[in-house]
Amino acid sequence: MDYNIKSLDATALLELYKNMLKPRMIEEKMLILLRQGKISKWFSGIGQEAISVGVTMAMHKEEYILPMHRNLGVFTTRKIPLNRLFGQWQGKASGFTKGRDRSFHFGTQEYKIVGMISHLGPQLGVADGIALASILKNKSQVTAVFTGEGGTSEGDFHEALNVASVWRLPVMFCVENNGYGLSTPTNEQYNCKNIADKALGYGMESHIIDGNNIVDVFTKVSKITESIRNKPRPALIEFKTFRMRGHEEASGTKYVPQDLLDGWAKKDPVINFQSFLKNEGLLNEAEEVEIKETILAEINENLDIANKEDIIKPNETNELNDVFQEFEYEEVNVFSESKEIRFIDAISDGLKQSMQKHNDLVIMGQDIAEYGGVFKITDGFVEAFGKERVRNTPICESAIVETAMGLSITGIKSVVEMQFADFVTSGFNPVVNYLAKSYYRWNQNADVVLRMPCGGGVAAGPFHSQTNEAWFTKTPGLKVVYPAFPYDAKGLLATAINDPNPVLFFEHKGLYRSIRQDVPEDYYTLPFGKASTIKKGDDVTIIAYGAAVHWALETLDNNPSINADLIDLRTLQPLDTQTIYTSVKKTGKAIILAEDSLFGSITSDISALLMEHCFEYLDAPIKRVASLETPIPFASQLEQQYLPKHRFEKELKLLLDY
Ligand SMILES: Cc1ncc(C[n+]2csc(CCOP(=O)(O)OP(=O)(O)O)c2C)c(N)n1
Ligand SMILES: [Mg+2]
Repeated sequence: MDYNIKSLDATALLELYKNMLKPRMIEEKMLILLRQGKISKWFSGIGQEAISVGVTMAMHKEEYILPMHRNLGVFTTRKIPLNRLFGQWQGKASGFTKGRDRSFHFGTQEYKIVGMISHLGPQLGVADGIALASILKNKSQVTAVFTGEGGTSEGDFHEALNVASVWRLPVMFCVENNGYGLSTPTNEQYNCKNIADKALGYGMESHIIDGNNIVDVFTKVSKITESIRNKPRPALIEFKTFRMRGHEEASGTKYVPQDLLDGWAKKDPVINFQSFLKNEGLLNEAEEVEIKETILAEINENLDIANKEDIIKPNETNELNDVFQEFEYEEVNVFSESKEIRFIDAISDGLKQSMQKHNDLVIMGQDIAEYGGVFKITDGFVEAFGKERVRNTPICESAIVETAMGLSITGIKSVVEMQFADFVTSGFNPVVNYLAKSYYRWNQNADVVLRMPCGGGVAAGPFHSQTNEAWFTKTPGLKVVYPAFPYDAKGLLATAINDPNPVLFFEHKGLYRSIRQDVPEDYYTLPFGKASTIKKGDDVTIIAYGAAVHWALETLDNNPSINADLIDLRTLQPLDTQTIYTSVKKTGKAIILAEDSLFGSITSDISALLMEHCFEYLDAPIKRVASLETPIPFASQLEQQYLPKHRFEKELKLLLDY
């Protein structure tokens, strides 16, 4: 192997060597522990250490690195105390996830490392967000993110590279091409010569680096990082290397041809560099032994600390308390003039005032800048706040949700507009797996609001009419808001943005221009988890949210003899169970009306909760009225049949007569 050491002095070269040796020796120890059944799973990076180490050493320590499952060298080179790493792998409290996630699935702000989620691809977009923050804060920093060649087949790779290029974000996309993705060889993974060649299609520069040559990795990446810091832009770097062990230890390498393994064994990054240093007279046998003894002592001492540490005692309260970051709701309600405005204006005003209040709040979405968004909610925002904060995005829901996560990691709030709530499916993975679980996993909040223009009654068919809140109320870690009135929409949006947790904010399109109300002109907030009882009566409790509240109101207006409590839930997560129970205990009858199709909708959970908490007060079975068990159809007459509005009055009367 050719080592072009140029300006590197002996100290620097020895540092590179020691930094590679440490993860190698930790791994050798891990393999023993694995055989003894003391750790459960191990993804080996043996043979790939030069990449982790070289890249990490080329980065400044305040710059973020987003490593993968084979990048132990990133963690050790950033000098995370080994007992904490061992603690992490054993699920101990000294680790980084309180036993909640395994192996390298963690991040740490202290060491500026953001670990992967199992799904591989999402972190590429998260790197975009961190890099965007570097631009917005004028920091001249690079972000490095890793993926295997297998991960490059995921859509997230395409989306993240495209966004980074369009926005000229200072990200180094580091692909470790190690020949296999689990058992899949590269020729079954992609059909081009070099992954680096893909950069051309994104309008991005690329580099191919021998990933087994530590000097090459370090010097070339150092040059790239320095250049990116001076002139922010993304780069795709393909490191050619090889995975010397199985995908994970239990799965072996039977499917890997022996001659490949033998050929690459000759290129071992640690052994080759060691002989080079010895040949150059930079390392002698005694020093070599001493270095190894020092590392081994460090490993053993720290393993001992981790082994002696008690396991975490399960405590339900601790678990439940860590699903959301604590948020002290701050009531803001200065008396101000009110004006009758539409639902849509309330959202637009609320968003605008939050942009004024949080002067680094960023909003992102398709066509939201000059065009003002398809519903015109952000009309005039670019003029008021500039293009840096009001960002048109390519069509890439995943990458944008991931970018929002990255911004949050750097302390920047963001609001993402889904053009239609239906399209959140294209960004579903990062919403339910990244935003929702991040705080629970490693105490990193996702300070993101997703605006979700949703709902039917507008003859827009199966892909522009869904009300998909139940996909999210089901997922711990997400808050779900669903206002029915302009006043609530404005105040709740302000709170959603103040709340440091991920919030899905549903805006029913049918209400946008049809519902008007007097709304204070100034900024104000409203609390989550407080339903509003908008009509009072003793005969029955009607529970609804969103457009269904208006259907219930219309039904009650047409039937003045019915005395009902009408509860508008306003937020679904948190859910104001107290208001529901108090009312049902009073009336003895409950009917839940929702626009969602019936099975698995939140009506089912409310019904179950009522059975569990109010059974002895009930005078009739709980009734749920919701949409048909079909997708939502386009033609108006079919849509009306699908929606529950016209079935509600009859069901309500049947319940009252029970
Ligand atoms: C979305 C998703 N699909 C499949 C997997 C299972 N899986 C985990 S790692 C892996 C192979 C990844 O290959 P590559 O990106 O080349 O990384 P390497 O393991 O070679 O370092 C697979 C298939 C996963 N974790 N997530
Ligand atoms: Mg691979």
